[in-house]
Amino acid sequence: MTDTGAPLRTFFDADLESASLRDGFVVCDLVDRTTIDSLLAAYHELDSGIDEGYYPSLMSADVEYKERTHATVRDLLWPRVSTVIDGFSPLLGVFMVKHPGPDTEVPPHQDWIVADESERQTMNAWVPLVDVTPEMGQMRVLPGSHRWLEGLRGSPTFPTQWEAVHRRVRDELMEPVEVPVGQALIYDIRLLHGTPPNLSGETRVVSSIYGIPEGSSSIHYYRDPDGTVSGYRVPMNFCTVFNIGDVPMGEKFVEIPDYAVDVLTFEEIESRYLAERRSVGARLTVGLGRW
Ligand SMILES: O=C(O)CCC(=O)C(=O)O
Repeated sequence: MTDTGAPLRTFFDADLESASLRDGFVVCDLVDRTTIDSLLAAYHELDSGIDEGYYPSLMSADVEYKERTHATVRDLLWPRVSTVIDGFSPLLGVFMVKHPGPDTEVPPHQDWIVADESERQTMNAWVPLVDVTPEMGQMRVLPGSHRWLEGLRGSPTFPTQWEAVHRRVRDELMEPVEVPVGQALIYDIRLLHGTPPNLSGETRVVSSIYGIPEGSSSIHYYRDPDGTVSGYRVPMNFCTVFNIGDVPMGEKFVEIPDYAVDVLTFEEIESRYLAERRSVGARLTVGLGRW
């Protein structure tokens, strides 16, 4: 909240703001051809050391590669993103690469918490650098889920409200989102989202960048094998240097023994999703576009 008590706005544009509050994502114009070509040139020049399957550049073992990728994506993309959302700072720039192959699904998930979300959400801009056809691993989302899914998100694994029924949610409820080259999907990272495998013959290249509220510090939640969850304040470059499975470096600010969530049934998730869609008068797409 601001000093006046008004909620902080994310998008400069009022229509994008209301769509984002309602759905948890928008698709909007973002980049010109020159910027796309520069990002593609950087993608080809920077060597991740990975040449198969799906990988976000964070999965590379090469920290220098990850730092250079972050700096390049930030320098090329953030000047554009900051014309669309207001009051955010870039945290992490990456390439999301999906080589062809049946084992390249990114199952439904919500992204890790990377900054305090009690007053403002973290946003991610997902920016295709090549045409992403439905066969190539198009993004799919559960609209509105950012507002009613609960729980902490971090490493290495966390219980979630939806995990037990995620396949049905994926197949029966999640909606494909078309994002043409030049546009971006900008989403609240609490949104349930994922991508099917790349069943085309071509590599899908996307760049993306997180924006956290200006002035926020970077945080990470870690769940110990004994079930205790701890929150840490971590360095801003945490995501590029952290190895999943390790205990995070940084100052612990909270510890929750026996962390658990209220698990939802498929019917509960479906009824929340349908209630949202009906209440906004939006089209119902249940059962469409299965992956
Ligand atoms: O690029 C993809 O296929 C998935 C990306 C994603 O889910 C994410 O950035 O959290």
